[in-house]
Order: sequence, then C-alpha cells, then structure tokens
Amino acid sequence: MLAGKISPSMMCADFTDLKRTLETFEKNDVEYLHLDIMDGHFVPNITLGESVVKQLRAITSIPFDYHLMVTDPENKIDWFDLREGDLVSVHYESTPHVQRAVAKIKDRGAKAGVALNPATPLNVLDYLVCDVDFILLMTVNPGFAGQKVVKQTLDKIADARTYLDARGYAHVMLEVDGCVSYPNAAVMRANGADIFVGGTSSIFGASNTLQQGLEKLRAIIR
Ligand code: S6P
Ligand code: MG
Repeated sequence: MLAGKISPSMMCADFTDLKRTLETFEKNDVEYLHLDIMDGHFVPNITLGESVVKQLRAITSIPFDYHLMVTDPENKIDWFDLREGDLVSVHYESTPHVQRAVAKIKDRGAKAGVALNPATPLNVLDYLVCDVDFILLMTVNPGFAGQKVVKQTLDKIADARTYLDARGYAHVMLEVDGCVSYPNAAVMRANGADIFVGGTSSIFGASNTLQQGLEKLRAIIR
C-alpha cells in the first residue's frame, strides 16, 4: 500500500488568512494543494480561476493538485503553469477526447489523472488506465463542498483498487474527493485510497483547528 497523502481543498480555505494557512500546511508536510477549477458549465459553480492559482504558485512550493471540472479540458490545460510533481485530473465525462487531455498534461511534465463521477463505471478505464498516473474517484457529485457522501462510492474505492491491482497497475494512485470526513477517511483508506482531499467535513471543519484537523487526518490515513 502506498503512503497516504493529504490534499487540502483550497476552495474551503479562509482566503483572508492564506499565509497562516499555507504555513500550517508546510509545517505539517501536506503533500498537495487541491485546486478545484470549475467553469459553471461542466459543474453548476465557479471557483478558483487562473489568476488566483498564479498568485498561490508564487507563495508556496507545495505541489498543486489541479482538479479540472471544466468542459473540454484539453483546451484549457495551457492556462496553467504546470510543474513537475503537480497532479492534474480531467473528468472522463467532460470531453470526448480524454486521451488527448491526458497526453497534453504529460507533455507539460505533470502527472495525469482521470476523474470519475460517482455514477461513472470503472470499466471506462479499460483503454485508459495504461495512460494515467492516478484516478480521482468523486465520492460526491462535483460542484460544491459540504455535501453528503454518495454511499456506494465507498465500495467503488475497493472495486477500483482490485481493478488496478488485478491488471498490473498497483502503482496507480487512487485519490478520493468529497465528504472525506474522519470516519469516511478510515473506510476509504481501508478500501485502498491513497490521496485524501480535506474539506469542510474534516480539516476545514468548525470542530477543530487546522493543525488539529491535519494531525487527526494524518493519523487515520497513515
Ligand atoms: C467538489 C470539489 C471538492 C470539494 C471538497 C470539499 O466538487 O471537487 O474538491 O472542494 O470535496 O470537501 P468536503 O469535505 O466539504 O466535502
Ligand atoms: Mg475537487
């Protein structure tokens, strides 16, 4: 099993206190910053844009985990200054040319992932898995923070891990995104998830400080 990694969802962060938030992440060796890029078309919401991402890039060296929830992402990858070590995921459902998008991410030197909505079956990966570094399993329908987990996605994580291992892709990382609460994270880890997106149901929740939340999540996914 690969080491569990934390990717805090920046759309849930307090942007008025950004420097302190980033210091806390750095102190806790957070592996990635999860950046939800939405276009108001593929999903019914708009969040972080290219200029905010650029400002973040200038003040932290934590690798970025771009989650592109945009229609035709292959035409939008060039908006971002991708670095080696960054993760970039595109939704299978967002383009008829998903392999073109994946190839473009790799050409730019980042790790490429495909994101699947809760209802999208795993077999869409049959002719795609050989091209990717990770799979992002949505455990809510994308668009908003603070939603309830779609329960059947917990089994889907175990099915995805079995699917990957059986085909010789044990090295392909599984990222989970959506209501990764502490109890859900424990189940997700046991089912084979590797990267955990922290949002309002865990590290950014009102019941703990960011420091406490990171320590708690880290202990669960270790
Ligand atoms: C949702 C987005 C996610 C959320 C995250 C929030 O479309 O892709 O990354 O920001 O799921 O976490 P939580 O714990 O509020 O569900
Ligand atoms: Mg996300």
